[in-house]
Amino acid sequence: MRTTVGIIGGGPAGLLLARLLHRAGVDCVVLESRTREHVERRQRAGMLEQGTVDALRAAGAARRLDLEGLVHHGIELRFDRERHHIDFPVLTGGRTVTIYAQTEIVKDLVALHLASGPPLLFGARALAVDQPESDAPVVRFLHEGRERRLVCDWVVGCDGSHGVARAAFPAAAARTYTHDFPYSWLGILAEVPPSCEELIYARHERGFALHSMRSPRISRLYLQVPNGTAADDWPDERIWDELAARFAIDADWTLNRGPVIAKSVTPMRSQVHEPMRHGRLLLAGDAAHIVPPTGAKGLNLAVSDVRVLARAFDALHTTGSARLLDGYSDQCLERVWQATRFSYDMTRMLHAQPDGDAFDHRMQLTRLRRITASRHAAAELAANYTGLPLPT
Ligand code: RFL
Ligand code: PHB
Repeated sequence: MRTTVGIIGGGPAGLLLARLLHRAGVDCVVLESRTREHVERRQRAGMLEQGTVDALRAAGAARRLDLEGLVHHGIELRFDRERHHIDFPVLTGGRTVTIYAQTEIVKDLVALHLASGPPLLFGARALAVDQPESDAPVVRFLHEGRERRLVCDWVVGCDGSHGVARAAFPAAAARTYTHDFPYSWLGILAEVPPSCEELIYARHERGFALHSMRSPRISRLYLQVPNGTAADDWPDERIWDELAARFAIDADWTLNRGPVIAKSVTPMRSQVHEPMRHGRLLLAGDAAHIVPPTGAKGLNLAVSDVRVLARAFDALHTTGSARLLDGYSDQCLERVWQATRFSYDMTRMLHAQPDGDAFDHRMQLTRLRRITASRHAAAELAANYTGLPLPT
């Protein structure tokens, strides 16, 4: 097989890149190791920045998002049994965010693809990228029990945090920065209307809690738990009791409870792999960087990488200029590091530190008090949360 751009990974990054390339007339092939059912069911992100919504619209993939996405005008911060509203449009000059599940984005992109897209192979597991420095890098992959080769002009690794593309970078040409946080998130999906109109980020001595949602009938909630926690250690009643304790405020408010339909534990990690390009191999999305979900940045960063990359391939295709591709890594990393910092700060401000002392605890509260007391501090949070401007 031969193609211009070989894309490893059919998550949001790989699927959106393929869609944008297809629209720009650049041919590509997507290799996805899992089945269609698996990628469409993987529970993950829910909060989309305006730039992400715009990118999906530009790709012609926002019909359902425009009908079903829930536009949010802010978030709520809870601490010390108080609630505080952070008003995004007021603080950012009109920006909002949209709640629409990653599962639905993936379903929408897969459907478009299968109807009128470039080849998308499920059950095709990339084994390695050979000769990334040459003009014809090769992806070796397993499909239907056979090893095959995809010869490309360019290869893009959109294969997530456990992918193989990164391994093709020689050790001397790359550096990975990692920070592991000493806690995880236990996430549930529940068949119950959300108990709030906005997302609630709660800081409590017992640990962090987040109330999010998927639709007017489905809630998504998270609890900080120690690393190594097994989801089965938490029967549903215990989860609801713990959530209710962490969201408790002095005002009248109740947490709606309902059947738990999914439950999983996610460790919290920051990681940045530099640079994002080696020869003719480029990385995008979680393959290049991971952030803890407290800032809701992972999917949004994946989409902004892909926007920059699609534009660069378009320029190469129409004008022959590789200038944008040459600047790809530096351009993306600027934004990646800002999102990494924001996600780190949000995580540290809102989670109970297992080894924290009384001083750390007061510092967290003092940071939160500053945000709720100062328009300037709140505006800084709102600007980062709704998304810093895309690289030009
Ligand atoms: P993905 O989604 O991991 O997709 C990678 C794809 O590559 C495939 N693959 C391979 N294919 C072929 N050959 C191989 N050797 C392969 N190895 C892997 C995989 O099967 C998969 O289909 O990466 P991508 O596309 O970069 O997308 C990134 C996002 O999925 C991720 O950043 C977000 O989910 C992070 N995230 C959030 N991001 C947000 O922007 N807003 C949020 O509200 C938000 N909440 C979250 C999150 C992530 C979470 N978890 C579970 C990590 C909440 C949680 C709990
Ligand atoms: C989600 O809806 O899954 C979600 C929302 C905001 C976050 C993390 C996860 O910060």
